[in-house]
Amino acid sequence: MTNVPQDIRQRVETLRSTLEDHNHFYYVLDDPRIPDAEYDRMFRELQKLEADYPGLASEQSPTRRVGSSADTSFHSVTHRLPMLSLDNAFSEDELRDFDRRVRERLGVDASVEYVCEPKLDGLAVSLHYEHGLLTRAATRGDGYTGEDITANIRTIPSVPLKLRGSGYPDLVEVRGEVYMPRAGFEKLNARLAEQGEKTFVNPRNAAAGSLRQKKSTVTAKRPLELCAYSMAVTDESVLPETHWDSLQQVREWGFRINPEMRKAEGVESCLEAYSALMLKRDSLPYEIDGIVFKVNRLDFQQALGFVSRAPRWAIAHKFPAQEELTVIEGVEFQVGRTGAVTPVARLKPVFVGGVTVSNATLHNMDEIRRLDAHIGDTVFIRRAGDVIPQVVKVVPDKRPDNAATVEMPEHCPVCGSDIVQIEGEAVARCSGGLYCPAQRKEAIRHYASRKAMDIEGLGDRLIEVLVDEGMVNTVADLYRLTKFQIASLERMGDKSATNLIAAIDRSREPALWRFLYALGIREVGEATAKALASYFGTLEAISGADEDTLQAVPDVGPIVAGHIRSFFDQPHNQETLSELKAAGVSWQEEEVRSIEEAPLNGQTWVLTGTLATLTRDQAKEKLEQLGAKVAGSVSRKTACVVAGESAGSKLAKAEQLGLNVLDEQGLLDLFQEHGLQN
Ligand code: JCF
Repeated sequence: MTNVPQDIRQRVETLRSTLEDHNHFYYVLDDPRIPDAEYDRMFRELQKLEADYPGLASEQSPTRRVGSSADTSFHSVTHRLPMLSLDNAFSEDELRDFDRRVRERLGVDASVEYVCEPKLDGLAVSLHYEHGLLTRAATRGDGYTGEDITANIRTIPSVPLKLRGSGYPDLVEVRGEVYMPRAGFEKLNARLAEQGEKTFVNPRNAAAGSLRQKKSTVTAKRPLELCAYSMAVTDESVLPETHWDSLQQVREWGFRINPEMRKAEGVESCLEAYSALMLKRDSLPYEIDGIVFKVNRLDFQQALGFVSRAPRWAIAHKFPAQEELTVIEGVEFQVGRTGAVTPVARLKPVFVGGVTVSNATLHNMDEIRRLDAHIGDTVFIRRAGDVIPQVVKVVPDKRPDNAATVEMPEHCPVCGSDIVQIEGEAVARCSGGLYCPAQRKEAIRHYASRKAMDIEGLGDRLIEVLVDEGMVNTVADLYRLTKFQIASLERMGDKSATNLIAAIDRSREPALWRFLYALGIREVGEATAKALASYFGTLEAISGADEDTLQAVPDVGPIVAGHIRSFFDQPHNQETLSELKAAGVSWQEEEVRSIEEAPLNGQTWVLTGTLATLTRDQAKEKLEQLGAKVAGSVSRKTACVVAGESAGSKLAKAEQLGLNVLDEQGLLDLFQEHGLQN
């Protein structure tokens, strides 16, 4: 301690207070004042100084917010003043009754002023500050004793480790709600799901689970926030006259208080605040389950006191619940416009999040397995914000004996084609792409698009009408349209009808790759279509190739090969192909290019320097697809050197030997020229 140089001591102090200032600007005021990188630099400098001078260690250092691997104690602590809960008003009348009782007890005829604030859906905590330093944080527990969670609370960036300003009493207790904002909750669940871990049902459970962690290093990685809602002090002389002003004080000490908080004069004004907040509910970045009304004057609060566990001066008015229990009565399978088959739970209708819900998506079979959902199960349905209703949890105890497992059908419920699920993909798909009515509009839109058959004038709106009027069911029907038919449609003149017919006619002799791409086979993009066309030469060859043969084509792996195979295996797709032929569409055959004929066959290429748009491996792979060998060093036999940014000695040598040199753009042009995707 003693032999730390004064300037180091000073620097550490400056870094700590500057970092805490920026924490405050960022997490409490939502007003970042420096770039993250600048913050990180100062943070690392402080970490280094603290490592070099262990004598300077401090619990209040911002570096401690990353948590520690020591177990959090969770021993019980007694609250200095009990942590009260809130009574609930379940209707406007109950709220009016509450206001009447308040005024009767206080003996006031006039209206009483209330503070209205959103009721956050999180966990109440109590924070003790002694001489301005955070010394103890506890859960509410039963209201009288809670658990010590100081180590975990310290990791929450919006919790001041030290009160800001000066003039605070020796002992300050601040109470507030720890919660997890929606965005952080979604991210956390996505991360947990990716790691194959259990996800949380809602932000409240996520906040509770995060605070209950044994290791505060885990809590530190959870996006928790604190919003203060009340304070108690030892030195009563600092107490203002109203709850509102006491919260302004708390804010000056460095806490976040709810920005939606407002004053309301009288109960009718409280009801207005309730309706206004309800309208705002879905757009708030965090979940709330109601609104809290508190008598503003502290002397009034004092006079009213409390009964059993709840104050007489406060009440919560709840919003409609966002989670309810109901029963899965059946599961249906819906086919989307791209062929994805989605299981949808048919529910016993339930009122949740303000609407009656009778369906909820189950996403895919993996999700059904994750939930272990059966038909007949009682489940938690959640509808928060404008998000579609979700099945979040099964109640296993309530499963009836006759509960049925959910099976993916083998055939598309819309067109009867095979449903296929390619290994490694969560989504099952109808393979009747060209035929399936569910996919009709999308299939036609894709077929006509610029990079596919390029049928000018056949836009989304027109496709919509043509299909809805029953004039076009499959792409083959396009070629049977008459000018008269088209001109009869609303907003289609004679001229546009003529133009459209001409555009359709122009698409009768497409290049093979265009036609192949236009078929809309899953995962067969432009580049893959080009590669397939030049490898096989004819549609018959592609349609007859087995999966192994297909995989000999550059860019085609097992998944793509699977999609190609299942597309051509569908009798309905074959029918549509025959119809296209019958309608006069004839795709051009392409010259088959064997490996010997690959454009760079027999050449050795060298890559040097860094490329901006692709990795060295990607460049190598593509060069190899074109038949080149890629070597590590330059020699007289090198056909060409590709020089990226800050190329060094290899480029110098190439120039010395007078070899061909290409820059990155030159390489991209070469790939483009040979139909390789960037
Ligand atoms: O946001 C909350 N969940 C919340 C809870 C807000 C408050 O003002 C509260 C509370 C619980 C008790 N006030 C009390 C007295």
